[in-house]
Amino acid sequence: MASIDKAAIGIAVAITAIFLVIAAGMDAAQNAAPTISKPVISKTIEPEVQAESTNVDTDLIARQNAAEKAAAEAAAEKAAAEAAAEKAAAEAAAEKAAAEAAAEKAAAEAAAPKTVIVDIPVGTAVPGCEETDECFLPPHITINAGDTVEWANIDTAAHTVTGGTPADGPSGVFDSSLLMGSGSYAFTFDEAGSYDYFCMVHPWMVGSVSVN
Ligand SMILES: [Cu+2]
Repeated sequence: MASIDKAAIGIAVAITAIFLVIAAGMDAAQNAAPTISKPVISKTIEPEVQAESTNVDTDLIARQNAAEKAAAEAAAEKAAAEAAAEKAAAEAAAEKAAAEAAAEKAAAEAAAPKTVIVDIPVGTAVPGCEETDECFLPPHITINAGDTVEWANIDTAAHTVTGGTPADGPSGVFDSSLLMGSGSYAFTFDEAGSYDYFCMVHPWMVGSVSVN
């Protein structure tokens, strides 16, 4: 009996020891879990969060810079367009002023008395120029009242510039009398009207002046 009791006590002690070891192991595992997991979580999450926030800031700054650059470019384009419009307007105004000045000058020149030259061509002392109406050049002119016509005899022969027609004779309005070679004669027409003239030496030579 004594040996059996000892053996039973020994087994009981052994079983108790095994339970204690197992229990101690479970406590150790439960206690170890929080101390191990906390550092792992904090170390892995925080850097990611920081990295994301850094990326967000970088993207935001990049977008802001792009927006500012686009705004600056738009402003520069607008300023350039306005400058071009101002330049075009200035050029248009300058052209208009130049056109007005030219028109005024032309009007002043048209209003101012002027002298028109009519040549008595070489070779008109013999018939032929009347066939092409070129005995005076130009043979028919139009001027304003107050203008002067100057006949230049570039021929070597003598001619006359006489108001009137070969058929009706001198009108008495104007008459150069005999113009020698290289001579000239001028008459100012103060009254509007139509004035025929001819050469008394060579009656085929005719011309006209129309005065407005
Ligand atoms: Cu003549």
